[in-house]
Amino acid sequence: MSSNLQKVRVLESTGSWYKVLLHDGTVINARIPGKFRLSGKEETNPVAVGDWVDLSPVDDGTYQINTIHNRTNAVVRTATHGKKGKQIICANVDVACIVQSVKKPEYKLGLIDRFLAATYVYEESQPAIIINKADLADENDLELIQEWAPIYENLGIPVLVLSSESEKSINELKKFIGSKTVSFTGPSGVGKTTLMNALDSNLEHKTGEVSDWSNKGKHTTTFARLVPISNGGFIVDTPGIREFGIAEIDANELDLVFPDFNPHRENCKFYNCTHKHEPGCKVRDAVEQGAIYQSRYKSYLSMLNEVEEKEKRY
Ligand SMILES: Nc1nc2c(ncn2[C@@H]2O[C@H](COP(=O)(O)OP(=O)(O)OP(=O)(O)O)[C@@H](O)[C@H]2O)c(=O)[nH]1
Ligand SMILES: [Mg+2]
Ligand SMILES: [Zn+2]
Repeated sequence: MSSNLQKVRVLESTGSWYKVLLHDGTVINARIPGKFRLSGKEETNPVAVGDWVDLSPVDDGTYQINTIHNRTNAVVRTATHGKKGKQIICANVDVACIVQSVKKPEYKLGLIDRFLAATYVYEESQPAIIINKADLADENDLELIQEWAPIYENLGIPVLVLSSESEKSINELKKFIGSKTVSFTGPSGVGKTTLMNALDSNLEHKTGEVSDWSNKGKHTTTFARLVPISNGGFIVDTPGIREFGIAEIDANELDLVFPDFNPHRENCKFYNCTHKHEPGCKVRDAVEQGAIYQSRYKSYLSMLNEVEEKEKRY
């Protein structure tokens, strides 16, 4: 019995109770002792979805988490608008996907770039990009995706264009996930839960209608959870997000999270060039010549402004 309680995985966290998957496939509720809450870490949650933990039985017949195994990585959300603190969305993730949709709601490349910046900063999991609702795409939409997708693929970031309604897509996604732990993060209404349900007919998690007037979704998923799927992999389904804060990047580090700028920024006239307005800036030249994709530069500038604002404030 006791080995069944070692190195088991947290599926859900409801605040005071954690749902934990045992090796024999049963799911039990466990608590954490008070000392975990007071450990003084920056994180707002001591035990995260995806954590590997050891349990011990308590006298009253319940279980308690007594050890958290070291995390290999975590998907972290930093509070936006200058608020302090960060929340671990999920731990021990092999592939962190930013999920958006072709339409309803329409994807934003800026959100992809912010997500990627966050993954570089936290040395997280391997990132990947999913664009869902391919069934809603017309020829122009597909052409545009084909234009920008290689930029990310050249950085080693896979781009999957999928539809929850297509069997071919679901098989592609299954193959991509394999036995890995894959997280889905992205705006509300893009189909994260629908994709997950389509992977495994046993899963029937709640999905929402996208309201026609706003196309913004209704935040049907309200907490992150790790879901075991039939082929041995795990999906982390998370509630829709509006934006990613980038609080912990310094302004002079920002160009490091844009590896596509590297071959150009090394030749800028000034070693501390911000690529905003300095003369002799090779990054801006590259943007003009099309060697750096316009939207990547736009994302860079928008993040730089945010970081500079923050640095002024503290
Ligand atoms: N046309 C089309 N609609 C889809 C597709 N995938 C999901 N939808 C629809 O999009 C709506 C939102 O889907 P959800 O799976 O609830 O979206 P979500 O990303 O989980 O949203 P939150 O839980 O709020 O973050 C539902 O009405 C789905 O039926 C798709 O591939 N094509
Ligand atoms: Mg959902
Ligand atoms: Zn420059």
